[in-house]
Amino acid sequence: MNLHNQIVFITGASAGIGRECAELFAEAGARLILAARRTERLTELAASLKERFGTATHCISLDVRDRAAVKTAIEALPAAWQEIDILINNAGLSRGMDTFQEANLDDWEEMIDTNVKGLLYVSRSVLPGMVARKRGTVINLGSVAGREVYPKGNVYCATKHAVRALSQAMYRDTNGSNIRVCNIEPGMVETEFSEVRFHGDKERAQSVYKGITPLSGRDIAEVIFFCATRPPHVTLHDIQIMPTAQASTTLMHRQ
Ligand code: NDP
Ligand code: 8X3
Repeated sequence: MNLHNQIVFITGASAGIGRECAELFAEAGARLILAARRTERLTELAASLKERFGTATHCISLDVRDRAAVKTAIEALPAAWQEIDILINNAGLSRGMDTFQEANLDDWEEMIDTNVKGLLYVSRSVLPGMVARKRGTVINLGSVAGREVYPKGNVYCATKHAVRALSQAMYRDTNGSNIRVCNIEPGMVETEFSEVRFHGDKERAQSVYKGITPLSGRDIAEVIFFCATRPPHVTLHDIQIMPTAQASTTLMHRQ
């Protein structure tokens, strides 16, 4: 599929995997709706993409947890930006790594609100247009944590199990409308993810990747790009991508 002038809506485009997706889709000539809370980063990214690839972008300051704001932001898209071709539900986070009996309830709520409810709010606003046009691709960022539950991963793993279930729900409910839904399930990707998980503790975050070569945001963006550019009759429903040194969520070969 040719992406030239297609509209790609990326949530969480201010960092990591989302930002790398913006780069790749921009290079292929797509028009981008970039959403995140740190708008200054989006503005900088948009200027850089414009300079290098001539990309047309529309930046939205958006907290996906805010149900009303999500609805308003999507309804208020300028006419030229309304017909979204590809939605990348990437905004997400983990917070904390504690046992079930000790974990912080605010961390739990933040993960559920972002990874599950945020994805629901955005998708519920974008999908009706895709179904009406009988065209669209939705790419959801699940995780290997959506397949396995690792010790102290409790609610993060549960949210990614939910993303997996919601991806299935989307393609089953929209069957017959030519909508493609892909659930991307990475293992360890070195982004700001661990720093966010450990509430800004950089040293602890870096130790997660010690002695192994983790995946990069670019590695995941390339797989997302591959899914999005298959011919319209081809859907990749689930893709699990692991660093070669990671055999499961807990089995890592560190050197
Ligand atoms: P980063 O922390 O680097 O990026 C996360 C992005 O999500 C940021 O752009 C952030 O933007 C955005 N975001 C977080 N909360 C909100 C919110 N409430 N509203 C809008 N945007 C939000 O992490 P990754 O790039 O690694 O993570 C991207 C996705 O990939 C997540 O869903 C994550 O669960 C998943 N994933 C990551 C893996 C990893 O090992 N890194 C492995 C498997 C899956 P801002 O703060 O500006 O709002
Ligand atoms: C992130 C991967 O293994 O830290 O989704 O849960 S892991």
